[in-house]
Amino acid sequence: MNRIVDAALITSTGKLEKLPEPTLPEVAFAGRSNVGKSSLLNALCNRKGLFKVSSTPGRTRTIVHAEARLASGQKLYLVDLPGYGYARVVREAKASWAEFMQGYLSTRATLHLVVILVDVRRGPEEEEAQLVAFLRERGLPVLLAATRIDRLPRNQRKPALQILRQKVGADVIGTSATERMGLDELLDTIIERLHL
Ligand SMILES: Nc1nc2c(ncn2[C@@H]2O[C@H](COP(=O)(O)OP(=O)(O)OP(=O)(O)O)[C@@H](O)[C@H]2O)c(=O)[nH]1
Ligand SMILES: [Mg+2]
Repeated sequence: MNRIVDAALITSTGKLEKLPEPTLPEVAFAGRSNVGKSSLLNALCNRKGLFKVSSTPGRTRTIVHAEARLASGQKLYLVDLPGYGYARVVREAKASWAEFMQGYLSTRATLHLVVILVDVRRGPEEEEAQLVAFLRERGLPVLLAATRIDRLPRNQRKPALQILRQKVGADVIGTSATERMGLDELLDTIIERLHL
């Protein structure tokens, strides 16, 4: 089975020119602030504090690159993107955030997949629809991670994933970072999509 055996932070930056050289295939994790991006990345890497998890939403303003090594020896970059949709961020900051993110998403040559996290109880909203449309336009594959699946009663999980799949028109994997659910399936799918 595929597993991440080692992971290390490489950069955390708010500037496109400071990103690491595009030498490894990479997958980026995007989603609303506080949806659980950093938590999911830590769970995938089996590392508690590698990516900073915060109870204050909207803290991460940088793009964080971690280098991960698979049991096969293959390496890839896992990328934690700044969260969007945090109401208290002033308009000016929102504009520069959008520019930074669009710059990254549209120019990063080695970016092969974007995992969009959606709280399974909240479902996709305007921001997710816009992001999916933007990525499709650019020709970047999208995968949905329906997070906090642990918070849904067992019998509601499958139907919720099905609705999400239909709404967005992309593959959906139910995940829980805290209960460690869906992690193997998510990693297997990432590896498959990155042709690793
Ligand atoms: N129950 C449950 N809680 C989760 C899960 N994933 C994350 N959380 C909690 O959600 C909160 C936010 O998690 P983060 O990983 O910091 O969220 P983020 O998307 O990185 O947030 P920003 O960096 O602000 O964009 C933390 O308190 C986590 O413990 C999950 O799968 N289930
Ligand atoms: Mg975060």
